[in-house]
Amino acid sequence: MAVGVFDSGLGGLTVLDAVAKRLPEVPFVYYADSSHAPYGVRDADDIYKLTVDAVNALWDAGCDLVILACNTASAAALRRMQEGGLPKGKRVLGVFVPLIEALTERQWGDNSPPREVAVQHVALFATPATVRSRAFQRELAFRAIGVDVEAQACGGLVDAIEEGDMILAEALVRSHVEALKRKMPEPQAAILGCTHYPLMQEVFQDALGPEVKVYSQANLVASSLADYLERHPDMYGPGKDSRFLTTGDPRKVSVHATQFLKRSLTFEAA
Ligand code: DGN
Repeated sequence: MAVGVFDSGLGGLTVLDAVAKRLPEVPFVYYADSSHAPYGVRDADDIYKLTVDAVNALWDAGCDLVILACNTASAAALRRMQEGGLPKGKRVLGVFVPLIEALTERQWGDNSPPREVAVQHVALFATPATVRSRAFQRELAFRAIGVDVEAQACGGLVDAIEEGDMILAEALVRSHVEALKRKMPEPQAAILGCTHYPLMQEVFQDALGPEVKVYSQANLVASSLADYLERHPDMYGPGKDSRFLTTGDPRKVSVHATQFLKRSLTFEAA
């Protein structure tokens, strides 16, 4: 039985790659809702409905466990789906809790009292929909007392990355970092809250400066999933190779995905 990995487009492949390296024995089904991407400019209800459709398709494809490898979908749909009740034996997990756990662990580690946080000023870079949802701040409020979060909606960045226009993507990262720094001149840590952004991590780091710790999701999600599957070994089983599905044109998506990850990938119609 495979584990389902969902994103609106190609960004979730950064998560899938890290997860597949960490868990080579687990088969995955990746589902890209390319015909409705990008989600980052849609309203929350629309993102919720599209996410439910995609998760249902992955459940129908035999995946009992589905990872929403998309912050925009996790922010708009994860709690709503979990609170609405899932079918028996089915699970959905999101991608931003592992990130927040890593951030708070760093603050609260070594038995330091919770209020003595190592990081006070945290910059969040994400899509306009994720920023609007304030889901990160909500989750942080549960766990990290007194952290000051300044969010920057990185309009246009997902499209530039998906189109492979790295010159535009780099210019956008630098201008979004400048805009953030006008609101928060000295961030101590930065969260890359979109699964597309690991591909621009070096540019974010360069624009932010070496003193800023940049948290990106792929490896953090991979370790959380490994822990989770150790505790829930019934959620997957040995099977065939991983498969890649898209609601878009499989030929075009395969070409884009191959450029995006710099290795050959073949998508099938969902
Ligand atoms: N990669 C998605 C995320 O992590 O939010 C964003 C994709 C999109 O459709 N904007």
